[in-house]
Amino acid sequence: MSRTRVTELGYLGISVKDAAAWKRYAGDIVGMQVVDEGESDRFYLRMDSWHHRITVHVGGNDDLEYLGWRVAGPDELDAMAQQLREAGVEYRVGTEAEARERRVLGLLKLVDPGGNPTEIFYGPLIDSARPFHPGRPMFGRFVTGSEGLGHCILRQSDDAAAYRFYSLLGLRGSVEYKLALPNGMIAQPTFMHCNERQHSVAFGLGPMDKRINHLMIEYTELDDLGLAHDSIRRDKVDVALQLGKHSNDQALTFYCANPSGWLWELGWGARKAPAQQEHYTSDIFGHGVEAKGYGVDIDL
Ligand code: MBD
Ligand code: FE
Repeated sequence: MSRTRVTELGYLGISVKDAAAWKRYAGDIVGMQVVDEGESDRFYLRMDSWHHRITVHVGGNDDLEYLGWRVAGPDELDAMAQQLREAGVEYRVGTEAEARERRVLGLLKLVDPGGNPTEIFYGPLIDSARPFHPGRPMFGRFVTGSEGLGHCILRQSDDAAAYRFYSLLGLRGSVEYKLALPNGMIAQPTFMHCNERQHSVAFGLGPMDKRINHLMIEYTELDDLGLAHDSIRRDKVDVALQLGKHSNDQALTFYCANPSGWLWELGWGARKAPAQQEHYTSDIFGHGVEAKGYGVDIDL
């Protein structure tokens, strides 16, 4: 039987201490729709017609709380559960209440080899009668659809184990860079995809304080990246990597600190995932290190 594959990085849960700062950052600067449904412990960030793409849990560790990987439907969820069982990966089936909380029809809960809480779900709630309304004027939209919400760099202690786990979920990829580090070591980050987005998850950039180093989101219009960049500069938000173009996805991006002290990589113009793997020893241009200590002090 052929392997069942996840189709996209569908949602994230994050925990934050400063809700007001996060609403300003995600809404006014980045352009997401901030949705507050009157729950005291959380609010939502919308990027498209989905009920939400990010649940912001108020309190906690200022870190990633969970990632949600989508499968097509209930049969695929069952097949995925069987795949996990046969590989000896522990999981549990989410309850009705847990599915309702995530606004999905069904889900599995497990943990990746790096300890990152992971969910596999189907049937997200699409708020089709509520048009996406950006948090600030936008020329275009966020790139989502079949490409999911973006990509994440996650903490892993064993890259080979992480590769096996995400392969089991159906992602494909490989080491895509060999980067000389100042300490003489060579970083060999792995990038993996499950749809046309060049990568949905990556790991292997070195030790990390948090579960997540960055979330990358992509604009359809270059001018929206420009507006975000202007706002970040105006507000003197830390920029860890200046504007530049990656060799693998060829997106124009920059990395700015969010109010929880990890990074959002804002980008535009990524190319699609290749059919065959490549690797690089540098980026195309830019991505100079500016604010240090955000886990990307690397000469790309
Ligand atoms: C990326 O998206 C990235 O974050 C790094 C560090 C390298 C290549 C592509
Ligand atoms: Fe990235």
